[in-house]
Amino acid sequence: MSFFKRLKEKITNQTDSVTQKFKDGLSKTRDSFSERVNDLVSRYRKVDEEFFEELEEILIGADVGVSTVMDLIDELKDEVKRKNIQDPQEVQAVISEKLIDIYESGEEQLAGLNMQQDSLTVVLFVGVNGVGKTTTIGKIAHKFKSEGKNVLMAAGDTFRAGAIEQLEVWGERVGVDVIKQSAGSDPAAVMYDAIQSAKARKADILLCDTAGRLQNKVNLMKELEKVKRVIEREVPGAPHEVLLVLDATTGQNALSQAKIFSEATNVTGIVLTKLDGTAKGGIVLAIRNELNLPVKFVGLGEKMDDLQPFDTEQYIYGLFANAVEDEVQNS
Ligand SMILES: Nc1nc2c(ncn2[C@@H]2O[C@H](COP(=O)(O)OP(=O)(O)O)[C@@H](O)[C@H]2O)c(=O)[nH]1
Ligand SMILES: [Mg+2]
Repeated sequence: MSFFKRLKEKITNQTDSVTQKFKDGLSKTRDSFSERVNDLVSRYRKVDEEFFEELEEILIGADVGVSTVMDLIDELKDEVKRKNIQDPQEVQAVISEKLIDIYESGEEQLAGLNMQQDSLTVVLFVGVNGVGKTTTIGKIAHKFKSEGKNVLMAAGDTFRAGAIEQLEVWGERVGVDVIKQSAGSDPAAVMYDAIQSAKARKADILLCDTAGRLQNKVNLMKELEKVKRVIEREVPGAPHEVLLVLDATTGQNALSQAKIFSEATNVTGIVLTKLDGTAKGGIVLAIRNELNLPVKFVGLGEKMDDLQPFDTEQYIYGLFANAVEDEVQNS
């Protein structure tokens, strides 16, 4: 069976609404990327060096990342030779297959959170201002709440005006309590309070918001360290996840943010927001390949249920849906 048909079968086994969310959220990327790939494969009669050069440009244009693209092109060339592929149309399926391989290579846990079975799980969210930390926490609180978990949120962004209230609005919306102190107070003290409350209420999961001013890098990193120290001291083994939130619309800049944060703190995974707002959704692959960090969740819109656990196959389907459907229908 062809790769596209297998892909279609795999995603068909999952909930339709998930496929739809990925498809909708990736529509901008798909429109620009697919259009260019389609145009490429229809202009070329054979798969030659020039074909690969153009393909390289298209992939880099979609923010897949230069070194990832280089790896990919090398593997594509090998595969094309090995399978003796002459028809450029056939290369699309090979690209999508290789993209999945690239993403899934490596051993660490790619999806889901490191949840503790019978004790409190603490998740710390870090990232610069405006990337979507607070929104993501609200969405994740909603997700766990609807799974029947006892959820609590900590308003650790005490720096920015309105940040505490913003989290409270989410709390009301999703029916989850927020532990807070007044604006300007020490975020580490907020975390201490939040952990005591979480223990007293036997919460399953505590979601910790933080401030994100990058212009004051040294202070921010010191503050994060202090917050982390308090969490570590109060809950052995915590934080169980440190999720770095990145805004997909900032492109390669997101990668440099990731490097800065990774140096300062032990980031365990990425939440990539606003994929719906960019035509360069290839950034997922660059993050995975160049930072070696898994993308745990993707933001596909502003609504409560627009945050989805990242799924490689849904993502690749979201990028190649037109080509996949063409092939499935024409056979
Ligand atoms: N379209 C879209 N907007 C998002 C997404 N995630 C967050 N946002 C928006 O990004 C803006 C900043 O989010 P916020 O949570 O305040 O960022 P923070 O400063 O990191 O806490 C808000 O207007 C959010 O609604 C997403 O996945 N898609
Ligand atoms: Mg915020």
